[in-house]
Amino acid sequence: MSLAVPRRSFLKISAAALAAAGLGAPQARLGAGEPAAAGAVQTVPTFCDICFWKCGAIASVRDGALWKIEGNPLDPLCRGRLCPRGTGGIGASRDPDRLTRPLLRARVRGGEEWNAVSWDDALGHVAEKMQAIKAKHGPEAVALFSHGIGGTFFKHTLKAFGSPNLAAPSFAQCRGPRDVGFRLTFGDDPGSPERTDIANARCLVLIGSHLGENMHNTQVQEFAQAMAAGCTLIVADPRQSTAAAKAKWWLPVRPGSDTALVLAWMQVLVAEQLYDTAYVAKYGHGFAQFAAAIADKTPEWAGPLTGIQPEVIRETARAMARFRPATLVHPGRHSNWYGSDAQRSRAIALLNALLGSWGRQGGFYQPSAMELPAYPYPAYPKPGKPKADNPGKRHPFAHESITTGIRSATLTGNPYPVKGWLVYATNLLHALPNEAETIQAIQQLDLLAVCDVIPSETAGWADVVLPECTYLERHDELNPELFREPFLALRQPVVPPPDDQKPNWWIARELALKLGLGAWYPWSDIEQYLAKRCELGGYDWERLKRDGIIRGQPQPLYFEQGAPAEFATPSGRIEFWSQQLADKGFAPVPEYEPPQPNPPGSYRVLFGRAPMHSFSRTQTNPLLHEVMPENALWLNAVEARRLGLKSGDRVRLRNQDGVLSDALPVKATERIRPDCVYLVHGFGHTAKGLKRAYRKGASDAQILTRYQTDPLMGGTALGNNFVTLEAV
Ligand SMILES: Nc1nc2c(c(=O)[nH]1)N[C@H]1C(S)=C(S)[C@@H](COP(=O)(O)OP(=O)(O)OC[C@H]3O[C@@H](n4cnc5c(=O)[nH]c(N)nc54)[C@H](O)[C@@H]3O)O[C@H]1N2
Ligand SMILES: Nc1nc2c(c(=O)[nH]1)N[C@H]1C(S)=C(S)[C@@H](COP(=O)(O)OP(=O)(O)OC[C@H]3O[C@@H](n4cnc5c(=O)[nH]c(N)nc54)[C@H](O)[C@@H]3O)O[C@H]1N2
Ligand code: SF4
Ligand SMILES: [Mo]
Repeated sequence: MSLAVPRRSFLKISAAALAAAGLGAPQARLGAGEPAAAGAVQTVPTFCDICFWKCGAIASVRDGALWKIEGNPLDPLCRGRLCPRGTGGIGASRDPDRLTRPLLRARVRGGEEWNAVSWDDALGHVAEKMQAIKAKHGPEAVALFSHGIGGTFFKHTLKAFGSPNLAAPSFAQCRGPRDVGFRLTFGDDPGSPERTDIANARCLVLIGSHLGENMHNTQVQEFAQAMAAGCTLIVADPRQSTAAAKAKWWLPVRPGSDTALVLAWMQVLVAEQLYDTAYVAKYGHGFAQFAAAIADKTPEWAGPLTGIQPEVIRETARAMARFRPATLVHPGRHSNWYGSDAQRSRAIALLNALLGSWGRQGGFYQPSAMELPAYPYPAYPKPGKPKADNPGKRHPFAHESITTGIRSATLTGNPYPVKGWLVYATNLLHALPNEAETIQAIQQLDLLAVCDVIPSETAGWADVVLPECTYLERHDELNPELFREPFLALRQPVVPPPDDQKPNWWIARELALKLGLGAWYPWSDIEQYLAKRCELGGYDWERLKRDGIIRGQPQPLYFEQGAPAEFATPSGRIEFWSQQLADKGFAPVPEYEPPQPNPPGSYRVLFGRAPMHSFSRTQTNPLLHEVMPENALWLNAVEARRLGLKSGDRVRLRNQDGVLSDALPVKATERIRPDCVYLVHGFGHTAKGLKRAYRKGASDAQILTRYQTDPLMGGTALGNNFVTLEAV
């Protein structure tokens, strides 16, 4: 099996949106016009952090200054190629809006007025407040919000302090429902990076997942590879995404009706005996009850609910059956949509089970990782109270902490007060639903300390701002990735930080020392720590520094190759019918719950990604800003005409709660249903220090005030927000 992707087809998919906008990929722009190397060029292997995919990279320094960054050919994740964001990553280091030194709030919270202080004073203040909170409420009253590998040492410090309250938006605001739906079915989740064997899929079904705009590098490369090999593509999306534009079938499904579509697909597979009967008999549990439960979920039933013709539902189900088990129904990633999302994800898992794709080539492979023993630290103290995010296990299937649960505890004091927040590399005001609730919670705190690289909206509310150096200026924890083949990756500094920024490990360690937790930091320098971990795992530290990557022995990927067919469910089999769900009062086989209907005259707000930006974190990056300075509002062309709007006209969105967005240009297009509008997340920054991005485009986070909570796992769905448009 060759994994080489023709460079042309990767760019064809990754750069489609760039090309549509009349722009070249930054990859091409960055090198253009650069003089030939004048002086000494050094290269340093590391891994990217413009998103958390962690692609291996080789950074070049010319005459002491950062010059360019490219993919590390040794890295199995990126196979020598970064995505447009990764290529523009050096802009993060050059960003003139960067935080330069520690800051202490001067006046009111949220006033964005600061006094520059020393690191000793800044961390002294944080430690003093943490101790005061601990004395009054216990160590559990300090919570950590973090995202990405850089949070490792902050987590370590907080656990040593005695808090169990550590959370990331990547669960309850992102992949949580998907992971829970798959765990309930297969006993394991699709993972990150996903264990999807896209490269070998002969039929790929994307439900929302907008690969190509969603730029998770490996997946987009494999997608290009599958398409080049003639893969049949089926895309369900109310909007004709970049991927949908390449599909054999684009199903412009009514927003929020996907569970009905998936149930009908399964009904066809079962009724027409097209499913993998041998696989289901060998690995399945409760199939007869499942088949009975979906018997009436016919394409005729789903047609009016989804807006998709029953014949098309039948035809696409048969196409999936034709290529099984190499038919991959992608599990998606951002799966908090309409509030019953773990059940929708479970339906997607069951569809894959009928196709026999879990554990099979072209479906879901078995990932493996390098063994890396933990650093020998003393045991952490046992917290005196359970986690605050999910009192009474209200959401019984949440296997990670719920960020918004910690926010609720902060707001209500229930189950106990949370009085301190440490925030590392997450912009809570853009990432959590309902900004006003987050600000109210912040106002209840005795301490908000934010560690970021730029003065984000959340940093704007902080008492203490801790400026971190960018990923190009620091080490991080080692990455023993769980992937298609095992490998170990190192992030190491390419250039020194330009000002008084420090790496996360240093900040977390200094804080721990000030808290009297030195026992948990027996090492004083990160290289000492990393070298020790390599020694414990039997890896050559010098080689890792030189190459950035050490690869391990590939393991069997598929059941046929000897990958273990084990399912960590209560029955030890694939659960078509789930007793665990029934026991907790939930539907043992997914049922369709319709989304809230559009109030008359309004549009449902959909949102997603653009290839050249990550979340709310890259809009100030000078290189990425240049290729996409603001977002636009996709509006159906017929609706636009009806409203007297044309592409380029500027509008504001007013939502059902009266919240008005900043202005953004209309993109009038046939490529979206008339009942919804679409914008890219992460724009419309309101933090004054983000000078380049300030008030450019509109923020989806501002207008997504309503959310539904998934009863199974506490995820927050933003799909039931509606707007009218006001011309500017
Ligand atoms: N460039 C870039 N890439 C990224 C990221 C980034 O910030 N920038 N972020 C990464 C992260 S963390 C994540 S979670 C992923 C997110 O990427 P995905 O998991 O692919 O995102 P989704 O939110 O599932 O999908 C958004 C798509 O769903 C469609 N959609 C909206 N409502 C519905 C519906 O009811 N039914 C269906 N079928 N479709 C619907 C939208 O039109 C849009 O095309 O992207 C990852 N990749
Ligand atoms: N409205 C809305 N909400 C969403 C989403 C959406 O599409 N729309 N998507 C959801 C999804 S799928 C996810 S995964 C989450 C993502 O949520 P977050 O991970 O919170 O994403 P960002 O908003 O990009 O926040 C990242 C923050 O980290 C900072 N940062 C960047 N690099 C570094 C660094 O090296 N060190 C430090 N210390 N800080 C750094 C950035 O400046 C930024 O402030 O959001 C979720 N919430
Ligand atoms: S997918 Fe892109 S931004 Fe994310 S780590 Fe890889 S190269 Fe960097
Ligand atoms: Mo995400």
